[in-house]
Formats: sequence, structure tokens, C-alpha cells
Amino acid sequence: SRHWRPLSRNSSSFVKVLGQDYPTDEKTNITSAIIEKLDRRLHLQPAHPIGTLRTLIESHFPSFSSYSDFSPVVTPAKNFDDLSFPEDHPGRSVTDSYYINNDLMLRTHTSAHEVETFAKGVREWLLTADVYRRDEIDASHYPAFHQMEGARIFDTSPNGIRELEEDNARLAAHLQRSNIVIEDIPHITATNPHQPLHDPKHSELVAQNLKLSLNSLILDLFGGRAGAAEGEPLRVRWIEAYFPFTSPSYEVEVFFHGKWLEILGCGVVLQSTLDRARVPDSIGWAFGLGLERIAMILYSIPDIRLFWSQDPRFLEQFAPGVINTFKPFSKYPACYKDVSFWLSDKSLHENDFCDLVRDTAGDLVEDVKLIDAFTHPKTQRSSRCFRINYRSMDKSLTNEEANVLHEQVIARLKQNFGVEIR
Ligand code: FA5
Ligand code: MG
Repeated sequence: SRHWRPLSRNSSSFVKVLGQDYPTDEKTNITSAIIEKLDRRLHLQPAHPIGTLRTLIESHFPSFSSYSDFSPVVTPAKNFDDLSFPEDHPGRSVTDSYYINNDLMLRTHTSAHEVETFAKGVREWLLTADVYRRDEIDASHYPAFHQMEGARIFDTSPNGIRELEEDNARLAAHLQRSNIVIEDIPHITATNPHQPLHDPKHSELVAQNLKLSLNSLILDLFGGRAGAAEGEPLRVRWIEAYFPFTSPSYEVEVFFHGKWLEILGCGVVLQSTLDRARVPDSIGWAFGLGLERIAMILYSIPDIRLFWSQDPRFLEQFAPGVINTFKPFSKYPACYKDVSFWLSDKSLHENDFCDLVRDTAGDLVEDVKLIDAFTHPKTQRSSRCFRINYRSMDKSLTNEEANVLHEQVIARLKQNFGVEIR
């Protein structure tokens, strides 16, 4: 079975999430390490980089309605069905998402609130929230992070389309020369088509408005910062993307620390989403920003785990509404430990391993890497070797302390997945 056994659940058949008890079932896979994050609300803390970034982006879009108080507990229907995810989409699986039980999950993206927000009748809005995914762990990926959804819809009447054209001209004028190099791509192509129901000209204008709006935000946020610190222009590129709920779709990447770092996904909203929200005669765009990724670049924060730090050496560096360069405090030494094992007949996804480690060692684990996967040619038995980097952000971890954590990881691996240590 692909089903993953909850780690921190005692024999009780309830799990407490944000003060409420929920019945568990075979789908439950939420861990205590995640439950502890649910009430932190970093995006509402005024001095925290995520809170400051939210207010800066909200003031860039002054006419938009802003929301930041939606519960992270949603139905799979909201997170997936409302957005036309196919029944067999991998995002729905227990290896990718956190489930409280069969009927409730933690939202994996802020798009989960698109239909209910459009249904309020607001035509331009922003929505900020914490989101949760069973993802790999490294300096730019973390299972809990923050997104800001933004959306805008236009009237398809001749008047509405004229306003759209005028807005595009206004935005283009705002985007004069700057120390940012933006690599663009065509709005619509055979591999990134407009929707059959849309007038291609309308779709083109909306895609253009989306790109101009985001380039203008990027210019406001990054102008004179980031790349500029090294005397080089900031490099930004648009790439074709695919989402089940937009077409055409794009992602934006920024060159940071020698690599392209993806900061957002966006596109022209699928008409079925607007139909579900009962919005007639409209066409529009939506985007989802990765707030940690943007804050990492703006503040030069090297590791995504730092956002969750309660260490005063981190928190006291920031003030409300101000972007300043983070001064790293000395890193404590890393402690690498490997574990090699033969798999049993129970499946073990890489995310299962990451979550088990995360739930055992919390933020004392910096990085998990699969360093070897092997299937014996004769016996067909499969083995895995993972390397865990244990490192504390606020103290020096002794080898003995790392050993205790590593032994716990091994014990739970054996217990939950029946593996045989090599
Ligand atoms: C989405 O989540 C879509 N909902 C975005 C969207 C909205 C598309 C509206 C179209 C219309 P994606 O999975 O690419 O897309 O995530 C969006 C951003 O979140 C990424 O570009 C990245 O910046 C950030 N992100 C994704 N996974 C992680 C992670 N594990 N840790 C930190 N940031 C992440
Ligand atoms: Mg993406």
C-alpha cells in the first residue's frame, strides 16, 4: 500500500488541529512538526520579513482587496476539484499533500481560495496564507511556506476591453529602463494556448496585463537591490508553464546565488473557475507568489528554515516595512549521518523519508539527500542510502545529540516501514 503511517499519533483516533479535534482515518498523515506551524501566522507579524513583504506587495496594488485570514484546513474539493485538477493528479496523493482525514486537508496553495474569493464579487484581490506540501528539504524548499495569490478580472464588453488596453499602456509606461533584465516569451503559443472559449485577442491582452503587472511589481520590489548589490543587473526570465487551472500559464525565475530560482506561477484563469464562482462576462488573470523565495532574495536570507526561527539574533534584525540585508550569525558545525537499508514490501517515497526525519528532528535537520538507490540484480531487493545533515540554527549540536536523533530516525524507519538496516 502507498499509505503512509502517521508518525506522531498515539492510539487515539482524533488529531487536534488549531484547537479542534478531527477524527483520523487511513488517509491521515499530518505530523506534529506541521501542526506546530499552523498557528505561527508569520505573514501577520509586522516586523517579520514575510509580514513586511505582504504589506509592501499590498501597497503596490492599492486598489485590490486584501485577505489574509483564511483557515489552512480545506476540503480536497476546494484545493483540487474547484480548480479542475484531474482525478489522478499526483498532487492529490498522500505522498504529496497533508491530510487530516479523507475529507479535510491542509491547502497546498492559495489558489484553493480562488472560487470563494471571486464569488464575493471582488474583481481585483490579494490573498496571503501559509500553505503546506510534502516536499523535498533543502535551502529553498520547506514543507510549510507562504504564498500570495493575486487576481484581476475584466469585463468582456467593448468598454471593459478598452479599459484593459488603457491599463496596459499605463503599465508599459511605468516600466521604463531599469537595472533589471527581463527575458520575455510570446504570450500565446501552440504549446501554451489560449482557451477555446476565449477571443484570442482578449486572451492576449489579459496575458499582457498579467505580465506587465508582475514585471512592475518585480521592478518595485527589486529595483536597486539584489543583483545591483554586486553591480550587476538583476536577471528575470519568463517561462512557459502548465497549471490545471490556467491557460496560457507562466512561471517567473530570478537568478540568485548562481541559480535560477522560481518565484511565482501564474496565468489566464480557466473560464470554468469563474463559472463556478458565478462571475459572468469576465476574463482575467491570477498569480501565486512564493513569499519566502522573494524574501530570500530581497533580504539575502540564505536558508528557508530561518523564517521559522525564534532566535532573537534572527528576529531582532527586522523592523516593520523595512527591507534590510540579513547579517548571518555564525553557523554551527554540520553533522552528517548516513542510513542505508533494504526496503520491505511497504513502499517508501522520498517524501515519506523526509517527513519522518523532519518529524523526529524538527529544524535540527538542515538537509536530506538520497545518495544511493540500488536494486540487486538476482534477488530484486531494493536498497536506499540517505545522507542527513543535522545542524542547529541556534547552538552547537554535539555528535552524541546527533546520534540520539539518528537512532530515533532508524527506529521509526524500522517500525513504520519495516526496513532492514544494512
Ligand atoms: C502554485 O502553487 C500555483 N497555485 C500558482 C498559480 C496561481 C498558478 C495562480 C496560476 C495561477 P507552484 O507550485 O509553482 O504553483 O508554487 C508557486 C510558488 O511557490 C513557486 O514558484 C515557489 O516560489 C513557491 N514554492 C513552491 N514550493 C515551495 C516550497 N516547498 N518551499 C518554498 N516555496 C515553494
Ligand atoms: Mg512551480
